[in-house]
Amino acid sequence: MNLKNLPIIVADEVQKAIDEKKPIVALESTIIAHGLAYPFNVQIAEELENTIREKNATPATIALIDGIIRIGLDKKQIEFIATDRNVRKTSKREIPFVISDKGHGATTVAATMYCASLVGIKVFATGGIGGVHKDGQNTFDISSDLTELSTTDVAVVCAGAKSILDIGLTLEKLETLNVPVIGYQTDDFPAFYSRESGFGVDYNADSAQRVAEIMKIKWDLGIKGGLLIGCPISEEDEIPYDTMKEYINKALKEAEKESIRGKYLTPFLLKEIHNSTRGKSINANMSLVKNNASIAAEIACAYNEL
Ligand code: PSU
Ligand code: MN
Repeated sequence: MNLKNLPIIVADEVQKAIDEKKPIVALESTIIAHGLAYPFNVQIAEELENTIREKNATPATIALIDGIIRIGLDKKQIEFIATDRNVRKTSKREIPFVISDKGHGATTVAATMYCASLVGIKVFATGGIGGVHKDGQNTFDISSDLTELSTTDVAVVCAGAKSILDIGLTLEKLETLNVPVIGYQTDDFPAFYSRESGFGVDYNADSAQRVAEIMKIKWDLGIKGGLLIGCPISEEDEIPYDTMKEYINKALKEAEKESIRGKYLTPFLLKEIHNSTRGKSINANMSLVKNNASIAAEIACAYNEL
């Protein structure tokens, strides 16, 4: 696609990496605006970028500011996304509206994947993906992150999905959508705060090189869409599933009581959980995203060498 005349600005650092064909890792901004509270969100956004640079790749945090898609943010822009109350949660279908309003948008996994693909970025690190919500078979609340994974050629490195979701249904949906799900050095799909969800993955990759090889074969064959790589949180930062279950159930009940639906549900549940664990979950959250960023950088470097 010719990006000239489109409302897209690529940061100098990212453009340089594109021109020199260096590895790049995309980062989303919903996690900054609606996933973690200030000041942890600014701290984590900067730590993620540094983690990626230390691993010899270039970070590209993606957001919409003043109606322009920004591929790569500077410190001031990250601070803005982290604190401004007019920053809207923006999934792929909302991008045109935010641009038309000259507004600000924090991009979800789906929107970030799409924006990354516009400039040819192949690897993206996040915390947890959206998926099929509990009772999704009745409410149809299924994140468009899954749809995007089936169509856009970007590998998404995550810590699995939070158990605010129905992880079993999420994995079934990913199978239907032809999305390869890879456990990174694990046979079990991770559950964000916890290393295991109890649901197995079909493929366990033992190295970044192996993941890169699968990506290349898939795309060389013209098999469209992304790949999902699930990386378990470190043992020392893990919160056991049973501990989290109580907080998650409380959050789900609260959401039902307040009739929270649609795009507001995920941010509501995240906020409830962070409040009720009084920050206990924040340490885990920061640890796992950094781990994902580090693995994503290794994958981007390995893919670049093929
Ligand atoms: N899950 C998390 N943390 C998050 C999100 C999901 O554990 O921050 C964010 C991501 O940006 C994801 C979005 O793409 O929420 C999914 O929202 P929805 O369920 O409305 O599709
Ligand atoms: Mn939803």
